[in-house]
Amino acid sequence: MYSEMLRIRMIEEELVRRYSEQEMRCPVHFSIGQEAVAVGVCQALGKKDSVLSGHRSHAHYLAKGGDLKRMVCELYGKAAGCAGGKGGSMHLIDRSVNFLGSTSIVAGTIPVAVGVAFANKLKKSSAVVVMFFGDAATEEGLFYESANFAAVHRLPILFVCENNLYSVYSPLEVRQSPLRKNHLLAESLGIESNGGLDGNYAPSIYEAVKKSLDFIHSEEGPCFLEFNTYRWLEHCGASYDNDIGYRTAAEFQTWKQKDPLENLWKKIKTQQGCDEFKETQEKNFQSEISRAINFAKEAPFPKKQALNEDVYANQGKQ
Ligand SMILES: Cc1ncc(C[n+]2csc(CCOP(=O)(O)OP(=O)(O)O)c2C)c(N)n1
Ligand SMILES: [Mg+2]
Repeated sequence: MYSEMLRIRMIEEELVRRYSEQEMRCPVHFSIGQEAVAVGVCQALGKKDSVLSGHRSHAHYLAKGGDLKRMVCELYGKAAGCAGGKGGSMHLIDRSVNFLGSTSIVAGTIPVAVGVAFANKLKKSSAVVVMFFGDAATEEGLFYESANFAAVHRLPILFVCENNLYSVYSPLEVRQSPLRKNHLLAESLGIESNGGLDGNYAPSIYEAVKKSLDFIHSEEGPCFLEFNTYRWLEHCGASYDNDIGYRTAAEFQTWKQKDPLENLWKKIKTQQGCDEFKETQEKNFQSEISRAINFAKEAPFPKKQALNEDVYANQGKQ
């Protein structure tokens, strides 16, 4: 889990450094600070289980095993990108590992994920669908309608809410009553739910997901888990924006101390061979990342005639 989080952190940090070169022309929503949820959840899944996500999806895509080169090409708008270079950071997909897609519309993929779970149930497949979304997605009608459908049909889906306290610059207090709890909303629809969970400690996230998967596999129906976490960078882009005043330096520091990567490292670093392991991993990841970036920079843009090609359908043929 540490290694996987380290890889994702290093990839995003490199993309942050490169973003100002203005060669990536799509908006980017980084997950730095939130890696534990992606990794804890995806490590509990099997390959045939599917994952869908939203605008902040790099970590989910990578943790599910999505191809790095094709992700970087997508951010650079290149034809070899996972969405043919036409979607950018918010439209990641890798059907070969059952990362079935992400889109920019808040909550927009939730009904798609429920549809996939419905199909799985009709096909009597044991595969589970995981739908990642932020706290703000629970405020959309699509969430209620889709979650209700999943509950009524007892679908094999796990809703994973990453509560990072904000929707762009709006904190929870101006969007939700202090009496509201997102997981209780899901529970009221008839979904097995748990909330207020630590979203910065990958091993406990993994355990919580395993329990949910057991529940889903015993055909008892859908589950909902809410993890508390925090994004470090601005909502959209590669900078820090703590100076603009929508969140305090003290709040940021409190969460920075809960760094999912550093804190897991503190727990494991006393084990024999850990330092060497970390060093080798860092070296390997750095060269993998450099290769992916160089490949993307050199790669061609999509041809004009590719404009109307269906990238999602084409991915299925690969
Ligand atoms: C339906 C819809 N409304 C508004 C937006 C603009 N928008 C993009 S991301 C975002 C915030 C989403 O917050 P949250 O779901 O908590 O995810 P986070 O960015 O915090 O990870 C908003 C309002 C959008 N993309 N789609
Ligand atoms: Mg949020």
